[in-house]
Amino acid sequence: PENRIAFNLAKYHSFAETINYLNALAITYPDRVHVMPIGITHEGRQIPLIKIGTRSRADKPGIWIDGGIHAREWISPAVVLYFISQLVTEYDRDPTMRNLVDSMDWYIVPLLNPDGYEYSRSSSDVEVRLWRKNRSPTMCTQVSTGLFSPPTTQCCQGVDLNRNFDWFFGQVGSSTDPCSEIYNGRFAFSEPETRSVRDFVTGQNGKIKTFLTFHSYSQILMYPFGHQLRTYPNDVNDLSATANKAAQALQSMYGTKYTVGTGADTLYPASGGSEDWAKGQMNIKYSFLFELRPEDNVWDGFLLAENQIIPTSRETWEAVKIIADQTLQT
Ligand code: ING
Ligand code: ZN
Repeated sequence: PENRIAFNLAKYHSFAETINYLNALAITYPDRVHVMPIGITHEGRQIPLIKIGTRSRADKPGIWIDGGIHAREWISPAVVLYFISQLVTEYDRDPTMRNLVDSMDWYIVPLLNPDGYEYSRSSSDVEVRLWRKNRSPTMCTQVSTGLFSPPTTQCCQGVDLNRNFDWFFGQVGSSTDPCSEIYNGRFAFSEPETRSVRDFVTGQNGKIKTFLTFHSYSQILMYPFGHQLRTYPNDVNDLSATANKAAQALQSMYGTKYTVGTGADTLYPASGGSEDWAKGQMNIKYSFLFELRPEDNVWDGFLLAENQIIPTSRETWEAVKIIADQTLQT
């Protein structure tokens, strides 16, 4: 393990490069890393999960992290890969990393929607580059265009995976139109990607104490619930205190300002999201959603330049370490 694995964290990578990196880590650091698929997508890609942890005991708290649930939000998988590299390769140098890896088990899916991501990478045509959903097979619906014209058939692909979880599924901020960007799917967990998350988290039998999901953009740190205005869990004070502390740590690095609150209060109400499901259904205490750089109200927010990857990763990692500390103290 004396040699670094060649992987440039300051670039956006393909699914294949990501897989190769995870496998290289597993081979180089077998004492602390295991890689396994948690499911298979519509297009046949295996969704990789990397487990990072030493001296496994049953009572170690678990922390879940996912990136890349939305295809166009490229900064998300890039930032999550940075976290992975910190935990794994700084373990021998940095006592903080050693403590985090010895005292917790990290379950990390850096790229939850590889089909959508690869599609988004396949062309700079905005319709393709700005794809959000997965690539589930074509759904066709009859649409009527006018009183005297016959209905025509419209076919569209993809489900918004962050509307497909079982938390007030289909109620608000989502659509039953397969052509919509926020199409929620035919039923909760209709998609292999969301089922993979559900089955893995459920299979840990309450071991996972913290659930972090990474999106872009707008610089918001969200806690539950997102499905309705001014609606909070009973322990909202614990969540908001931790979120504010995390946002403060994040800001301390480069001055990047975050808004803290629920998705409904800070952005818009939307149901069927994974962060809400983790808290509401799975009873995971610390469930947060990050909206990464850049700030709100820019026109090209999904086209974040590669020179932003490392600074975004470094500041966000400060926030994640605060949340991990809090997980250990609970
Ligand atoms: N944002 C989230 C979304 O899925 C969200 C944020 C979730 C807001 C739930 C409110 C409720 O719409 C991104 N990046 O898509
Ligand atoms: Zn998103």
